[in-house]
Amino acid sequence: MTSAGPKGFDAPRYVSQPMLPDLDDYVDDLRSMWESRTLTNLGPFHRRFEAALQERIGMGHVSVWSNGTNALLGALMALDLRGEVVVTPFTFPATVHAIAALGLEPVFADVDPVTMTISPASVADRVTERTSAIVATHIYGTPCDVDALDAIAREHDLRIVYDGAHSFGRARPVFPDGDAVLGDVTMLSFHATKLFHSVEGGALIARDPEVDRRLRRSRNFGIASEDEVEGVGLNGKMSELHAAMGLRVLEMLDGEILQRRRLGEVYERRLSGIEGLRIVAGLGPSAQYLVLRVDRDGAVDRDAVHAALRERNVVSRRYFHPLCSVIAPYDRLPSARDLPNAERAADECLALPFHGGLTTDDVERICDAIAWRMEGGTRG
Ligand code: T4K
Repeated sequence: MTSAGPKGFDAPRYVSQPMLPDLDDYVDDLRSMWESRTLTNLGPFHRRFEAALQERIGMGHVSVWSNGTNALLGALMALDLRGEVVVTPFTFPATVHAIAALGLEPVFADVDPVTMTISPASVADRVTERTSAIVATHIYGTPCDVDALDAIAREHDLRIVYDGAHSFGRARPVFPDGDAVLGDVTMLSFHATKLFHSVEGGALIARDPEVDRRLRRSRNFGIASEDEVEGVGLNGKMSELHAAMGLRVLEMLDGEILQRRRLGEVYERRLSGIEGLRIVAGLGPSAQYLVLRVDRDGAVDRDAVHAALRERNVVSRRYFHPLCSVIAPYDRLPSARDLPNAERAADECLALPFHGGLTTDDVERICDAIAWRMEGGTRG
């Protein structure tokens, strides 16, 4: 069957769009920076932002960073790792780059076929005497099997770092209760494309106060005091301009989550029941991404849906394709083969527009296009 299909949008509908505070409020913040001339190096906005996040997160020890990637680098540095680090291939490249950039060796483990988070059984299979840590991503905000990973880490004396770039937005950054949830350190990203943002930004949550102290040191060139540089460090500090934005956007977060819930209901009503696809993120506790999985063995695949949306000015994104194990820096690693669940996830997932700038009518029209394409429409 072919038909012209549903009409497209005149202006693009992006996968994400940042919240913006009232410009006059932000100008007030800028005015106060102009008066104090304090622009960075852990100034008053930075301190207030860190305190506000600590209060909202309500667990561990929170430090604010310049972005999620620097935060991850700082965490791996501060934990003083050696040798091999077991990591998920189904993640944004930053997760694996942080390991490789420090001269550590990434070793890929497969993911769980349903949650798409790293599979504890596969991790256990990859651990050797050279392994020093596990880096696991709470993909789309879906928590990893933290208890099973904790048990493996205890058995082999490994550190755990969670890439929680997608995990912030609820009262707690990740959802299960218990000691294992933070690992040794959990990273959050506050990039402009995230549910919550400070333009660029990130945070680390340390379980242990001594680890938190080392993280703060690594954020500031390893400097411990005016007379002492304690270890290797980087510049991971957040500027005052970013911290002020983060503080303002934090006030808007709950409203944004509510609007995303409304949009999620429309996606759920319109897309459930269509053969060959299901929504795998965005309807549960995390409102970070609204993600479809399109069965690659079905009549219509993910890339066909992606293309049909693009033709209509709808910018969906294939998060996370290509898989990190097939990109040039890592595709020759021995562990880069035989990752069937991760390969399927990278072939099937599609993040759809999901942000407070959309109306429910926009989502109805996006769903019209998806339904039309899944039912065999091919032109238009
Ligand atoms: N670990 C994981 C699991 C991650 O997902 C990420 C980042 C990291 C680590 C690293 O954290 P950071 O160092 O970034 O804090 C985006 C983001 O750049 C990246 O932060 C994010 N993950 C990744 C999943 O997505 P792109 O290449 O998709 O961004 P872009 O520019 O195509 O933006 C997507 C859409 O958002 C655009 O179509 C339009 C809209 N947009 C974007 C920007 C930047 C706006 O409306 N305004 C904007 O300012 O990577």
